[in-house]
Amino acid sequence: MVKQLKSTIVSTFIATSLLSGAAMAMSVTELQDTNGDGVISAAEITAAREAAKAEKLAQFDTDGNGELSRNERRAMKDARYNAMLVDFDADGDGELSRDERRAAKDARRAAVEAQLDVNGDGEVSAEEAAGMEQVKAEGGKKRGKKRGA
Ligand SMILES: [Ca+2]
Ligand SMILES: [Ca+2]
Ligand SMILES: [Ca+2]
Repeated sequence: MVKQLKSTIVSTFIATSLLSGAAMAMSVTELQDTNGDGVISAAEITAAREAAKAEKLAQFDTDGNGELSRNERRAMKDARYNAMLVDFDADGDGELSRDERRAAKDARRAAVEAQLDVNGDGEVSAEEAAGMEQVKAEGGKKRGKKRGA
């Protein structure tokens, strides 16, 4: 599956916002080609998600019981929403309209694609997309399963 990134404007924005940590505001997991083989494998995505989850817990598990309660989840959503407002409330009315939400969603997808595009040629090649496809396909199945890459 080859996908062209929406626009250079968006990808430039994403590149800068990733550096500024806005990726987290958009709940985009920061993916890394840990073993340097040029693709983000399913295992690397899973590892990144586990790390993101741990970070989330560290930040929002206020009572430290290792789980996010309803209130803790709400606090997390509020924090995320406020962070999204900073980036995506284009008209500055303090709310995210349908269009603003769509822009945020597009940016998030672009951010993920930008990360998957390890060689930075602006396209996510089939090889680069394979790891994500695998994670999606496995869906709710057991995570952290080891497999020969
Ligand atoms: Ca890799
Ligand atoms: Ca708005
Ligand atoms: Ca690429």
